[in-house]
Amino acid sequence: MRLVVVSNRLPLTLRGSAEGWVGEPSSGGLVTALGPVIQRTGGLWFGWPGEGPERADLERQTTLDRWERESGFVAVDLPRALATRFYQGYPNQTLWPLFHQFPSLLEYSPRSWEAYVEANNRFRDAIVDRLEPGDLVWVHDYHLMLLPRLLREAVPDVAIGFFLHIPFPASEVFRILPHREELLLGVLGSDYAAFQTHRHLSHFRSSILRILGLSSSMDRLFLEGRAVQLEARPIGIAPESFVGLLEGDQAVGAALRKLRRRFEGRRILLSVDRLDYTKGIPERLRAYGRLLARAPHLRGQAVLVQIAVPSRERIPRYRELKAQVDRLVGEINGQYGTPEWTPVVYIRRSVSRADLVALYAASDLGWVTPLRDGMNLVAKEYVACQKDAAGVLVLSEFAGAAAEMGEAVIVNPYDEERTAAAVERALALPPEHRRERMAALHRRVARNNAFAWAERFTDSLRRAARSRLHAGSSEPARLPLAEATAAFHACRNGVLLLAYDGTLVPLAPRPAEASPPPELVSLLLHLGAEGRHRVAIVSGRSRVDFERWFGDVEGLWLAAEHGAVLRPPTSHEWSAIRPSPPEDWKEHVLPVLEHYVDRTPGSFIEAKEYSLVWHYRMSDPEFSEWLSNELVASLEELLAETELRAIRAHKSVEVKFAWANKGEIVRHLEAAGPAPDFRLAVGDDQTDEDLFAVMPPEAWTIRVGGGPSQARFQLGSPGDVRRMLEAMASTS
Ligand code: GDG
Repeated sequence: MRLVVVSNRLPLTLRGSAEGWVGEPSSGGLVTALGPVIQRTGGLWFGWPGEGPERADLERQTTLDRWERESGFVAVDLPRALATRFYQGYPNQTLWPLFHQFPSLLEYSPRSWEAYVEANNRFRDAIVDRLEPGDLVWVHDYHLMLLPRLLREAVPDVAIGFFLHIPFPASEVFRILPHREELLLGVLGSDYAAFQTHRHLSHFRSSILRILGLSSSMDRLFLEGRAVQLEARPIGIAPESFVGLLEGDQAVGAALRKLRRRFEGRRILLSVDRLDYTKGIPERLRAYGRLLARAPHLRGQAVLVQIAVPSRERIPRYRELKAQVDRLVGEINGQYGTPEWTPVVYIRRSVSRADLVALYAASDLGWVTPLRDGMNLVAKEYVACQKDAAGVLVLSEFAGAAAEMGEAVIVNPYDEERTAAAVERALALPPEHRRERMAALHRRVARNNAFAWAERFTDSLRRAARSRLHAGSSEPARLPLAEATAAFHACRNGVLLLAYDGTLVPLAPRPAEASPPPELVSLLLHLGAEGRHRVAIVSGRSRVDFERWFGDVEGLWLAAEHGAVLRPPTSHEWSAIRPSPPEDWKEHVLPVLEHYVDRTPGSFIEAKEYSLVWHYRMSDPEFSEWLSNELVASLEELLAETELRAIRAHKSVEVKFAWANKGEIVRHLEAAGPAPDFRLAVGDDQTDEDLFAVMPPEAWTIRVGGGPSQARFQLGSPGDVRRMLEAMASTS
């Protein structure tokens, strides 16, 4: 299978030079890990080449054609104006600050959104033209969040994976975003979406629940009849491209010797960042100032080498940051510097890979303290270059890397005083202690490398796409009525399990109004009349409702509260399928639901023996739907370690015991007579899926109304259900 990688930038940047057009290679871990897979599978890599065409330029086009032919690098050309509006607009002024939890820095304009949509569409067009059957498409990062859906719509069968390199913010922050729905739906166009950490994944899931109202399990969700697999899949580095240089490269050897001479007798503290406000550079400089203030013995001894690579310089906030960092460096050097010692060595440009590797190897402490970071590869690169060495890593708890690097000294970069104290302690750790921690980190960085990451990602993507193709559509087929009726007529002992509201009777605005018409009751009794067949109404209703409607009736099984209590056909006694649990849980849940009733005109609470339900069918549909997402999200947190679950049904949210489900009741009913040779289960909502799930494959399982379901068949409405039952009753 060919791998098709899509990222905002290509691994080559196009530059006009005296010798014509040339491609400058970039050397990130992504290229190192994915480049060989592209080569091996004859795959493609799509991205912007870095410079827009000013006018038609034959020579430029020839260069791009050659890239495609020789390396599989396909340039997605964006006209200059669009490229500027795109890159400096929505991704970097809206998504970047918001996803890193800096909502106050968010800038948004409808024009920047239009450019985002337009650029994503152009990527789609370039890709669709060149796709082949069986391709695995892997879309990278926040610039291209609409692309998975755009591709899905254009080529429904293609395998699409998405990886987010930056953090996914808490849903409270994410919901600030203009066009938040489009972004979520965009990503959900993929078969498989992965994030740097479990925390980012859980933020993504809670945004989906709050904003789209879609529930998900830990590793998947369903929409539009397909599954999307979800996972945390932290990126690694290609350690060899660092360690290899350290061991075999002469330039690195020379640089290392020079560094050791220059800083002899000193402790090198190293920071390497893009000059970005998320990286916490001013906070770090201030913490370093505090360190020098509190630890006079480090004056003249410690040196902070700060490399800051200029980035996004056209955006005003980045220019401000540059000025701020310049000022802070000046202040510290001015206050503490001596003719022999400069406290901060500030390098505001990119250094060569050889110099970087030498610095990593020579430093006593890696100071990696972003305010927020998807992963932070510098932390891993530093560790890779500290093979058998005694450096110590000081790492921000807000870097994705912190989730995997427990042996680092973890700090909160906003707390500058404590960060200074932690750095002081880290420098004072005994060498054996530092060596031990570093060895453990080193092993992990070597093992969870970029190659393993890429392989696991593509494996998961391949599996997700395969299971979608094999599952086919999850919409059940229309019920073949004649066949079902004939099967019923031919059986000896049938079991018929029927849901009530929405299945036997239409949904009524108020639950109390849904009483059964007399013809329905006689129809059901007729089906169960000879005592051969067990006919059961299995509902979430309370036994009080059932008593009111079926109190005098004999001949039907009644299962109330989703099967928590049961009444056999020959008796008026109800029995509970489990001993009654203590009722005090209601005291905790009721105030939460009451709060939602107060906020939602027309909504009300139904209190049953084993459950509490918030109904909102008579409320403003959009507002109440939106609040219901918030309610389910809060209840899930509240009930996390209890037996209780929050379940969404038609215009209601129900809190009930996990064990009180319709699947449980099947066992009781089957045990109450001879083994059945015909099974029918009909239902219309989520709670009925429990019923379908426990039925054997040959059972006649029927979902009323559209939508994906585990049932084999579907019927349109309660009217259709009635007609089916009449056909079954006609000659039985
Ligand atoms: C995004 C996410 C996530 C830096 N200065 C020099 C230099 N570098 C290289 C480093 C490292 C890379 O740049 C920076 O990577 P980071 O991971 O720190 O940060 P972002 O650029 O913000 O990347 C991030 C990453 O995607 C991957 O998923 O970890 O969280 O924000 O490789 O070595 N390289 C050279 N000279 C320099 O001066 N040669």
